[in-house]
Amino acid sequence: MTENLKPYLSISAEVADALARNQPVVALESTIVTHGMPWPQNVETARQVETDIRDTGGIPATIVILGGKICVGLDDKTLVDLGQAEDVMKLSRADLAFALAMKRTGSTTVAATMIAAQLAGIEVFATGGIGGVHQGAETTFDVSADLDELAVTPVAVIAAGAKAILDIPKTLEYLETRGVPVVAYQSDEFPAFWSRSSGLPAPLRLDTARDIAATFSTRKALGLSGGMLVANPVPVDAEIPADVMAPMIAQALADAVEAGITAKEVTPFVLGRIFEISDGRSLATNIALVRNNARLATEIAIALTEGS
Ligand code: PSU
Ligand code: MN
Repeated sequence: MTENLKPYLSISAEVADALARNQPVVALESTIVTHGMPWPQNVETARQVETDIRDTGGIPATIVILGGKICVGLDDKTLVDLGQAEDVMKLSRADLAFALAMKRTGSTTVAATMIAAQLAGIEVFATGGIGGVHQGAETTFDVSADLDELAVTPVAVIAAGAKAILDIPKTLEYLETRGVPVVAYQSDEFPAFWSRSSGLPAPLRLDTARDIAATFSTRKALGLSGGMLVANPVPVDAEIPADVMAPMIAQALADAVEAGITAKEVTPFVLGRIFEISDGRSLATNIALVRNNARLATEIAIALTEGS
């Protein structure tokens, strides 16, 4: 770690030890806890996902901004406090330095978690869904900073594709333009978060964690900047089919427009409305897919430590 970075980075003893021993570490974001799921399922899920990573043979490293530090690896009390806190900032690349300098409490989105993971020396990160190009982006210009982060920061992000609240075709076009490999795991189709199918072909397909690790390592060896998006379809028994989701998504998006929601409030608002409209069914699916992603991420991290 460089001297400049030292005051800002606090890595837990367990994670630091694991990294020093080349053990498989998987980063986890905290926006999913503070803005993506309601209490108490947010904390229950965060704990469960950490357990899933351990059971698969890895070490979890949940990331949050607290007291002027990027904290990598959280204890249970911090997680519980975070899960109930009201005034937590949702941090992307644009707000990370502000939150650190002003000692604000902030949760990390996919973009900010990738930055923190890279600073800590972690190459694999599991989450639910990434941000993307929003529907109507041609007038709002709302394109998540997650996409540009994937183009510049060398971390493999394991997600269940992109939510159909986004414009998925434009999201894939943008990732292609920015040179981000988009790999579907054991599927020819790009998955749509709650649904296994988006109707769009996956740009690339790989069937094993070892091949994913080999592709990631090759990219690094070539000196190509940026990461990689691994799209892991939600398990069959937890999926909500796209045609069932479509009217709920349409309703939630219409509600967001009517309520005048813009910028970084859009994703949390729409997720919350879909949870209400679906009577909690969307949340059960969300939990199942995050757990599924954490297990695959751990297998990829293991393959990387084994030199794939
Ligand atoms: N998708 C979810 N839950 C979430 C998010 C996405 O199912 O909590 C969060 C992630 O942290 C993601 C962020 O990085 O929303 C994207 O926000 P925006 O569209 O404002 O960039
Ligand atoms: Mn946005």
